[in-house]
Amino acid sequence: MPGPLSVRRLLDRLQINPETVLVIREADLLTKEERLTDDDEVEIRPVISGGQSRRAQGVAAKCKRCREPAKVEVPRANAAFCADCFLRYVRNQVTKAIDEHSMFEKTDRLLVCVSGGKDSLALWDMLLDMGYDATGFHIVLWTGEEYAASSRVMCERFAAARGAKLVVTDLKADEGFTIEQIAREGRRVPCSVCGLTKRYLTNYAATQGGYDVLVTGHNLDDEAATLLGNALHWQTEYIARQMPALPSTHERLSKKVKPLYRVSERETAAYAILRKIDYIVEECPLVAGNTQLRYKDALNSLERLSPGTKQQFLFGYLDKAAPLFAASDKVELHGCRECGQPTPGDVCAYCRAKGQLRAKTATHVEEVAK
Ligand code: Q46
Ligand code: ZN
Repeated sequence: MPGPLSVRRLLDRLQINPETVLVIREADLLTKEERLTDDDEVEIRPVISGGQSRRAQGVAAKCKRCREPAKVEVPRANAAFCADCFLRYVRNQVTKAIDEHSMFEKTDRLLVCVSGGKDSLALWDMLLDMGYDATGFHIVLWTGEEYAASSRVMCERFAAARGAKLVVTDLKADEGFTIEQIAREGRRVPCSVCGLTKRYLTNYAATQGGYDVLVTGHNLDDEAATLLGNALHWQTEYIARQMPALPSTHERLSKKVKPLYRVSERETAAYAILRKIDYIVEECPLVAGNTQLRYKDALNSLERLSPGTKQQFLFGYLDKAAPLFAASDKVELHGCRECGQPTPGDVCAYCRAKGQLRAKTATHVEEVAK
């Protein structure tokens, strides 16, 4: 008779890359060595957008720090941790990021961009816990009716439970369009308009609200995938700007920081689960057009065969190559002719996108009226 099935064997049989999921039994995280009985019901929760594939790696099932049974494996550090030591490990990575890049001080007012997903809520949780003055900022992007409503609710519930301040901007109500509408009307890839909209509105909210720093939940996987995409196309000016902390170079441009850049996506998900943070597990309905998924997938395949690849790639760039690209980032910013926000051109990309949408809507109205 075969013995009980281990989580590792289960994932193997299902051909799932352990790097891309967390296995949960009754709200408890399971390591790959944990055994399952016939009566066990487990949730295999995807934690990486688009992540899927084969085989597993073996990792010690005892906490590296205290030798108690481990709850979360961190193959890239050749380690596994119990819940408490894992939370401590993640917080240490974030503290290290904040200190090494002089991201902010306790006296600074932070505006934290929150989507309702695991990364941004885990980060907001950490910053509040560490005693920072951190206000949440959520944009209702309308990438889908249900998704928009659930994302907002997650942020509001989180804020209410912690007595934290949350600022919300509704794209449809405040700006008169939705990302879904742009996607439907075609021509532009939704993620590219969405990205530029988020950059514009978050910067606007931070500078108008008098916040010292704009904080985003980009994690190690996001940053490594972006770097790979930029390197494949040799977009040197984007590569130069891919730093964990970007200073303000214009009076209407906020300082921007990414305190999670040392923490992987799987680790932020584990953090959120262990801290019992309710986050939106579903992916954005428009995610299919996101090119970053391909790069994440490619990096995850490498990571499975060679744990630590993603951090080697990203940290290696920051340590050794970033100074070589710095010269590519010498753009002069001035106020957009229409909105006054900083741009290297005459009219900023956001105003141009809105102008195109207005023109398209006007043509549509004329056609309907004929
Ligand atoms: S929200 Fe926006 Fe993402 Fe949806 S439309 Fe694409 S960029 S996938 S992080
Ligand atoms: Zn503008």
